[in-house]
Amino acid sequence: MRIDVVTIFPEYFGPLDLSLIGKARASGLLEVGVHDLRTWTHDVHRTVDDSPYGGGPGMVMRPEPWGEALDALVAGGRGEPAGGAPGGGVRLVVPTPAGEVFTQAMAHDLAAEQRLIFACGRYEGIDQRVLDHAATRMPVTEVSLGDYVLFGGEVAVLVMCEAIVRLLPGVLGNADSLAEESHAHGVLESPVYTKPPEWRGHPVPEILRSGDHGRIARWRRDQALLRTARRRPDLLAALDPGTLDKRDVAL
Ligand code: 6GU
Repeated sequence: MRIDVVTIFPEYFGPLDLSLIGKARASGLLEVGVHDLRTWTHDVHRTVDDSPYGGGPGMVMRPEPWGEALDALVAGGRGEPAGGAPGGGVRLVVPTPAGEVFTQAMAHDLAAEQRLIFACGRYEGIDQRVLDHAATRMPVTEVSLGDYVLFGGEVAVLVMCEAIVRLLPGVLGNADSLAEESHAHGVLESPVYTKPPEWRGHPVPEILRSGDHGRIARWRRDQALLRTARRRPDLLAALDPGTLDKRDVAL
């Protein structure tokens, strides 16, 4: 997979050199390009914003630099690898609190793409014509992390990159950790414990040390369902009844 990010704050993306994302890049599973939007301005002040038509607070990102940036990235300009035919296998993702909510299912969808371009807006957002024009050439998805407001899309892109990259084949050593994790089955994960068996007066639940794998699996399932009921009743309500057994229902 190749990911390009366009931003006025390239420094935000230092963490993409670290940890498992850094390893994925070093091993060639992932290519990342981070691009300063101001590269595509032509005035001395390198202006990227202006006041909104119709009035209102704040500033809006002007379309011209974004248009040139996307032209360059889609054509594979700026010395970066070409994406094939214009628009071929490229999807534009725009972080915005006005987007559809990012989920694990969306992370799986995005992880299946060959190329992603993230367009980080600041201020009140990007002129809508940038997205409307881009949508004539490639799929465009406006995505929100949830019901709160960030200064801009940069941190949201780091979050989405982490969720997407860990799904790429070969990035996680243990494929089991993908299958077992929270949200894989629509319920939250049960609590986890390691040594020592007692710590500051808190023992590890006896059943986990019993060696009875059947009872342990059942206990974990119970804990997962109880947690989900208390913390995320919305997830519990959305569970496919076909995935529930008698003991689940009794709980
Ligand atoms: Cl994706 N962007 C911004 N600016 N704020 C957000 C968000 C995204 N998701 C939640 N809040």
